[in-house]
Amino acid sequence: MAPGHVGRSNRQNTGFACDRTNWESIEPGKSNSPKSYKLKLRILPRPSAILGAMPRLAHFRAKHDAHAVNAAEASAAILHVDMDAFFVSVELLARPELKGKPVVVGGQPDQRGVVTSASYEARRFGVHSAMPLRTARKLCPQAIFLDGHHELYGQWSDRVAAILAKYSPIVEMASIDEAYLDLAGTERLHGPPLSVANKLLCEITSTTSLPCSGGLGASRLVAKVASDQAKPRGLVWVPAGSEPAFLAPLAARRIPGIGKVTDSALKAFGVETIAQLQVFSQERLEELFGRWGTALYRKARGIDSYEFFVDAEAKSLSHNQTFGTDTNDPEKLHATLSYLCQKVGKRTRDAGLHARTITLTVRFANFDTITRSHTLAEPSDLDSVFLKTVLDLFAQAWRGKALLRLVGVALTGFSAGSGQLDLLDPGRRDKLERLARTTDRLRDKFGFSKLQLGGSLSKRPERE
Ligand code: TTP
Ligand code: MG
Ligand code: MG
Repeated sequence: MAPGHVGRSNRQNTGFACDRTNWESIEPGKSNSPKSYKLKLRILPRPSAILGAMPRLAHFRAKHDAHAVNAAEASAAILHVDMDAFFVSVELLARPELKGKPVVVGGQPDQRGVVTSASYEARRFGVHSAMPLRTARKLCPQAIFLDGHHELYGQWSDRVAAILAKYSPIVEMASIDEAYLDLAGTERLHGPPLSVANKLLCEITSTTSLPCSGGLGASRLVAKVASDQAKPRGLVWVPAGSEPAFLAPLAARRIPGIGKVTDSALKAFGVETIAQLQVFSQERLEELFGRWGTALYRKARGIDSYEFFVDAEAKSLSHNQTFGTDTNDPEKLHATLSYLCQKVGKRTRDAGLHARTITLTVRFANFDTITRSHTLAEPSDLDSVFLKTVLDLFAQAWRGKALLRLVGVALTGFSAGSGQLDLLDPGRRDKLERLARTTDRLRDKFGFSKLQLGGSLSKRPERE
């Protein structure tokens, strides 16, 4: 992605970053139309050379065909959306008089619980999530403490997910209030990624009255850090090539995956900021941290291909699809499940892992949600194995009539090394392994959605 998305005449890589768009808050009941807002552009240091700063595929294509570079840039447009103070914001829908006040969700301050969400006004007093409620009261005695309503948060999360689904066929809800959208290939339909991001955030706020922020970048890592920087009510765009400059001034801890332990290990080497981490060679980081050092080297530059591997302790990997319109079309549902299995399968293989337990999630139009799991006799990393299980589970969970708003596939029970293959006959095993390797290579090169297999192609899941 390059400034070309703002205007073709800007195509040279000058490295603009759109910072803090700060669209106005929309008062519930006052107006339902998205308001326009200003883009504040921050100029980042110019990358040393245009080609050197491009992702590898763009670099390769640039030598041949300028038009193809646009496609390559577009193919790396990831938007991370995260709702601002989500639980608090949902509570404020019913109690608008608390707007602008320090509000804490999690329970009453004399209870033993912790803060789940704090309004930005409460954060000024040092209150934050996971802090004991009693500590929050000490820091901010005037704060208003509210109990949580989890079912409600789930419903609002689904409403936001349904809006996101209108903008991209590939939406991964990473948690109750955040999602990654792959905007690759949506340009013809919706326009350049930056304006899609803008429209999308405005639509969320105008439709739900819930504030949110976004980060747009060429990798998930950069998009996530960018949305964090944008908060509250902001949008930060990091053009391809400016990732190291964007990350440099931030604390090392801002990198997803760097927790307390790594942070204090880095501090012991005098590393507080990402700029200081960027000084270390890959070899040195590997000497100090082993395989994690390789990941740190890449993360400091905004590259996230090892993201899942190093975060494998997360223990679960899932992809969901919220349909733009609720559906009971069996072909579409099967195609979507096939697609989701391919997504989780690829990430499992990228991480060098095998999964043992497969969980299907089915959410009905009325938000009722059921999950069904199956544990394999031997772990596997093959899409076809996951799909067979998922379709069996789906046949139990859905009787073919009810409208569905979401389906999801999750894997758990990971182990390294080989698994299920031993149960297959050697010819079929080789064929499946070769197929998986080839499709993974092509997808690494051209983007996941450029290559569709079998069921997900012929039956058209909810995508382009
Ligand atoms: P976050 O997106 O991490 O936090 P947030 O939305 O409250 O604030 P921000 O503007 O910084 O994004 O988490 C989303 C919701 O998940 C949050 O509103 C409450 C819940 N949550 C917990 O229950 N416990 C936690 O420790 C955290 C971090 C979040
Ligand atoms: Mg949030
Ligand atoms: Mg979040």
